Amino acid sequence: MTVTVRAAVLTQSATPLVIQDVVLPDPGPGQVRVRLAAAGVCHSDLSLANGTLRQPVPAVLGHEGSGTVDAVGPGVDSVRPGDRVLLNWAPACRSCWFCQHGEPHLCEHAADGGAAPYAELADGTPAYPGLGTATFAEQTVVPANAIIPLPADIGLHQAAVLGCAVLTGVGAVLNSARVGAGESVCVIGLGGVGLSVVQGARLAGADPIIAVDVSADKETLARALGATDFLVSTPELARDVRALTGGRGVDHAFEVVGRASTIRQAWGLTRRGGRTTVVGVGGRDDQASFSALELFYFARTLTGCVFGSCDPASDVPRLLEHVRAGELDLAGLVTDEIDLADVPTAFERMLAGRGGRSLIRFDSDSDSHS
Ligand code: PAD
Ligand code: ZN
Repeated sequence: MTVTVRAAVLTQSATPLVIQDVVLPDPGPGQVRVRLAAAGVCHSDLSLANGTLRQPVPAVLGHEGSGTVDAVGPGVDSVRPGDRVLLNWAPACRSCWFCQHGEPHLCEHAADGGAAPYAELADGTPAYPGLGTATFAEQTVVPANAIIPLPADIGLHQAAVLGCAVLTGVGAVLNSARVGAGESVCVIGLGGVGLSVVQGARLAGADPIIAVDVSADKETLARALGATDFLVSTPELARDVRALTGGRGVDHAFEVVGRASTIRQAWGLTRRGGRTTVVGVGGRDDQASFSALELFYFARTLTGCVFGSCDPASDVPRLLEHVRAGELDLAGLVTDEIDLADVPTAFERMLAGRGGRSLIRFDSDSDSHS
């Protein structure tokens, strides 16, 4: 039996999402249908919607979500209806070269789920799942390897932000850059992902943790989540960062905006021999260039970062230990609880540099403070 659910649908690139019904099939072999409790709005959704990143249409966007299993298809024994779960937008196949070599975040098949339709619009048009998970809908259907079980003691709604912002941001610090205690960190861009980088730096024992944004609005949030210093990005940024780091620049700079200009800026804030980690995802035409001389002279490492180099199967349980210990704040990342219809407003807030994560709540009457 199919189910009809409310969803936010991208019908054409660079047009507003439209709330409409989507018809989901029963989960097929190896698939699971999940009833969403909450879904976070990530800048990658905005980039998929506005054409910065490619997205076949029509599509149900959204790739950060938590919920309960509604039904399982034949052959699924890892979860049962009623189980509390987190969705994983980069599920690893466990058999390709990357998976076999300890890099499941680079799995060759991680994006397969988003490449084929998973549901239909009310008129029968096939619809694609954004990043394979399609969490901007009351329910979704995903492969069983895109499901991470959640323990009973973790609030189901707040857990949603683990699915992208926290795994990516904290993972960027602990797994990708491997920041050490006492090392200096600068984070450029303080949305849900950048604020998670700040929290990751706090977990690593970094000092100082310099948070940078174009929006002065972000200071309170950044300091609450671990920043020791906050700077509004101005042409004097490099001078201000050097003043806080013995004139050298930081050991680790994180770019969490997704632009060539901020990548260059993060590079310029990094000390000689330090590491610049690019977490932001930008467009293919936005070129950053580096002179042959400076690559030699500064001896820095510039590296991309996919999904915080995470394996959610092992990283989620580890992050939940930090949540239990009060060292990682999931609820603190969420500044706006919204309805599905308010995703366009959440996109506007992002562009204006306001707030942290916006979280869609699908069942606002139950489990209310979790
Ligand atoms: P967001 O829009 O919530 O936050 C971006 C922040 O950057 C905002 O606070 C802006 O004010 C700020 N900003 C904008 N321009 C500048 C500037 N020139 N200098 C300083 N700050 C600026 O986004 P988000 O936190 O959801 O996502 C951030 C990026 O991370 C985005 O590019 C997204 O696509 C990417 C991402 N990467 C991965 C990955 O696997 N690498 C995963 C998830 C998201
Ligand atoms: Zn994301």
